[in-house]
Amino acid sequence: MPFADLREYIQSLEAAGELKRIRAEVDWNLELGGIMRRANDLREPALLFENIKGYPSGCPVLANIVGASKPNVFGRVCRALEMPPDTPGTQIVEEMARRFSNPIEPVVVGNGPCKENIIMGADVDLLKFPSPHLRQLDGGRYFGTWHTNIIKDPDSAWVNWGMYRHMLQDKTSISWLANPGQHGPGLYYQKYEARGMPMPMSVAIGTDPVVALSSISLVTSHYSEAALAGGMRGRPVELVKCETNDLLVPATAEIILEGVVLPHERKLEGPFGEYTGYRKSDHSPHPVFRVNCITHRNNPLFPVSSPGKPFDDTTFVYALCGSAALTLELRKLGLPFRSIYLTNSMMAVVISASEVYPGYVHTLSSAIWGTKVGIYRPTIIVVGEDVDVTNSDEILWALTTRVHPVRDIHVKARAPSNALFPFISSEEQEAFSGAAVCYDATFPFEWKDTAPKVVDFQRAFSKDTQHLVLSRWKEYGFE
Ligand SMILES: Cc1cc2nc3c(=O)[nH]c(=O)nc-3n(C[C@H](O)[C@H](O)[C@H](O)COP(=O)(O)O)c2cc1C
Ligand SMILES: [Mn+2]
Repeated sequence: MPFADLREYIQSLEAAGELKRIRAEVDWNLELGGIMRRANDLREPALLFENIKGYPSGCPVLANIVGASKPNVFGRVCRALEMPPDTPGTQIVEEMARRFSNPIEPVVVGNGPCKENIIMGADVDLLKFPSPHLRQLDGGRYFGTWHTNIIKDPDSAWVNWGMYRHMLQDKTSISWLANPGQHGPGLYYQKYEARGMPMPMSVAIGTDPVVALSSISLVTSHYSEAALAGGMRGRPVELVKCETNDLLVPATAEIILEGVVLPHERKLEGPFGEYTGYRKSDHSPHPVFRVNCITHRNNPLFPVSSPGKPFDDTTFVYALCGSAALTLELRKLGLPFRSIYLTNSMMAVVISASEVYPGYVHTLSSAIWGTKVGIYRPTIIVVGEDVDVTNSDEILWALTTRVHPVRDIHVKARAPSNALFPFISSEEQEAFSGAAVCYDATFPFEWKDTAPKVVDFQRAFSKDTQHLVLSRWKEYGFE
């Protein structure tokens, strides 16, 4: 049975020993962020902070929700997706891609727990929620680090779900990191603001985990992330209408913010630690979300993520979601390959494929850069089918043994860039312009019969010898 809400997911984590309750009083100002990061580095369970300094009880903060688990780093993601917790990364990507291609439309319900409290007008006060200031390097308290931004295309029925970070400004406003190549920001810049129209937006915080996963899934435009979430959980997501706009939001969410983004209004956003592993953006002007209504459940859970040097608590889930979306797109194009993984920095696509004709690597890389996932992936590494794309050691081995420095590095100038790329200059950052590269870590098609042979247990020994060694393994004294 899919999780009805975040609370059921937490119960299942606790039952599996994957949740730690922290009852000691913890300060939202840096202490919580420090605990989170260290627990992440040690691959500790998800954290439920039950006692936040300066906040009444019943204001818990949930952290490291889908962070790295033990022994399988992907274990908690598997639990969110109701898969066996020992599923390897490449299999998770395949299963997610399968679910992505079987979307289930959401259903609209008349009411839901997210309406247990309705706060409007002068009573709206974002400071009543324990949003943390995570790190000294950050520009302030972050209200949105694990949520769903809901925005409608004014010209069609398409409603986009994305996750774009929100920095707290004051009681009623939060700024919004809006990169123009993303769907929600694209609708704002290219449609609402261009026409001088205020843009209604709702933000759902604390949802059934697959709702958050669908919001970071990088699927193509005009594809409903709400239906994708339904496909991922095997049942429709229940949506309920907002109080002050016509947007539909997940009915079991912990907190809903309703409001508008006005054209041409900007406030300073950031800096903030990022998925690349750096704090690149200094504070820069970004659109502002003015909140005019908050609805929330009783004792709402406040979910938090803390991006930073990989791995952080969302590294694996973001990489898996993007890998699944890209797998789906390339399969639709009929391009043969074995598997894809987006690397933990999310800066590269690693794809394992055999050259089906000379120059196939160019077909593959052009196709990847032509997808939503590919826009902000400046590095593509094509490895042979023998390489496990989730294994950094194997990728580095292929890169350093198969890439001819003159023949196999293909550079693109003036490629799209987002403001967070660590290697771009400040001029490029301002212009959202950068560069991209494809490393061909496969041996040339023409070398089909003469390419160097891999020497490992599977390939350097006959089946007979392998069988002999395996069948006598215990006899030799091994476990
Ligand atoms: C924790 C977390 C925070 C994110 N914050 C942002 C952000 O501030 N701005 C942004 O453009 N993308 C951000 N992303 C990535 C987007 O959510 C992701 O690319 C998603 O596909 C966007 O939805 P869209 O494809 O419909 O635009 C974040 C991802 C995660 C996991
Ligand atoms: Mn989208």
